[in-house]
Amino acid sequence: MKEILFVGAGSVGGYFGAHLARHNPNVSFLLRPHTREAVAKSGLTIRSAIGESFTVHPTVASDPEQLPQPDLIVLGIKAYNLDEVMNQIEPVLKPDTIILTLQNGVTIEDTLMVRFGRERIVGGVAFIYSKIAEPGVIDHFKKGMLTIGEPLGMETPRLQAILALLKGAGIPCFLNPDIRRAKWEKMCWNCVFNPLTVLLNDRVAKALDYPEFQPVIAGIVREVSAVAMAVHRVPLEENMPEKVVRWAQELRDIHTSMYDDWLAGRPTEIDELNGFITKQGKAFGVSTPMNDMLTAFIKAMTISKSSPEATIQVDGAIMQPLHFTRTTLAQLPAMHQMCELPTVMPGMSVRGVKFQAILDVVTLNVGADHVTFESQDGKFSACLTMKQAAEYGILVYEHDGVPFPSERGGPFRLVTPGLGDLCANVKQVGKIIFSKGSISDSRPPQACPEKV
Ligand SMILES: Nc1nc2c(c(=O)[nH]1)N[C@H]1C(S)=C(S)[C@@H](COP(=O)(O)O)O[C@H]1N2
Ligand SMILES: [Mo]
Repeated sequence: MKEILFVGAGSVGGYFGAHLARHNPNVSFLLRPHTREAVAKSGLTIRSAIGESFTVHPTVASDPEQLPQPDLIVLGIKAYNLDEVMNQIEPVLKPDTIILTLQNGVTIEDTLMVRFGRERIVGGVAFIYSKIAEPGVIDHFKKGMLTIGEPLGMETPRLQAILALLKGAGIPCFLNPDIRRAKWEKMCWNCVFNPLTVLLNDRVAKALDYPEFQPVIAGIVREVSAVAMAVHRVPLEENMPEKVVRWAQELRDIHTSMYDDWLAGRPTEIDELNGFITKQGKAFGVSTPMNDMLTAFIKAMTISKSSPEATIQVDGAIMQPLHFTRTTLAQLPAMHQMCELPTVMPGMSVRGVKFQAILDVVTLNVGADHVTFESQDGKFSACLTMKQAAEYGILVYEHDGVPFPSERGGPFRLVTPGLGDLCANVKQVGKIIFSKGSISDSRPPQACPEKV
């Protein structure tokens, strides 16, 4: 096992990779351009609060073809990058290249086995608390141990070889004959403390010190255990909740990687942790209400800002600005929903909602009497009286179950059948602005070639 390739130099892979590289000239790193530049220039630095601090200068590249063909690949990347990485490493695999995974998530090994074959994969669980300080610089705070194991539990020569390699680099490393179970046990911990630290905006200790959290922690762990057993045939111990709390006591004063990701505005691993439990529970009939709720909260807190779903902003002379999406428009009262608009959209089975439904939601300022519909690009606007808008306005938001196409003025188009002014049919509505008196209106003042 000569050539070793680490994929990623994050808080986990970077730490163990640097230790290995320090003792072994045949360690190279596959890195994203940003990190690659940093490591190529200044090396990979470990600043440890409890051990030695040092810098190594390993071979790095963003294209694996530029690195020695690996005998062992160590994946230390976040679970959500797995697809991309699998595509990258596939062309450089030798027939007997082994892949060791250190990521969170309990299906990584399975995914890799499906793609590259069962015999290539060795599982690992990392116990470490470290953070990326900046690209190429890892701050290490606590622990720094690995357990590794064959998926089927045997003690193979190659497992011994990896163990010797890691130990030779001074990394505490142990064999675990039940690496799948080890992954699930870590999963239990992660599913509790990753979301809780984010929701509490605090350290692990916060959740430990309020006795009200004990049944919450136990509930989350029991759901994870139920999925582990029902779906994966991995039996976890009855006292798993107590075990999780005990481990947490040692880590009282840390935040978690989800907390760090959330704070830094990075994507979190929610889909691989609680979101995974929720999804599997649903698919296999295991009820997971606590994980469902945690997933929803974390998603709303971390993803919604960059949500790709189109929105209409509602603003102006109202108490609170708000926004609507296709989903929320469709959930407005049924009495305001329109399924057929034959005169306006001939031949299209569109869905729209009367503007009255939005009026019913907003709290208008006293005296507000006009409303302006503005296109996303801000170039076109129609200012109607509140009465006109309430009487004629319909927001079209769907066609055949998908967003209303932009060629026809979607994702949101105002139509006003009966108003007698086709120019008031604002395409690509991005904003609805309430006002006292009229404001911007870019409708053509006179006749505009109207077609009916
Ligand atoms: N965003 C946007 N919406 C718009 C316009 C526009 O230029 N931009 N023109 C308006 C005018 S003047 C007319 S007549 C109708 C034309 O709609 P159609 O392209 O579907 O025939 O759209 C109205 N909505
Ligand atoms: Mo028009």
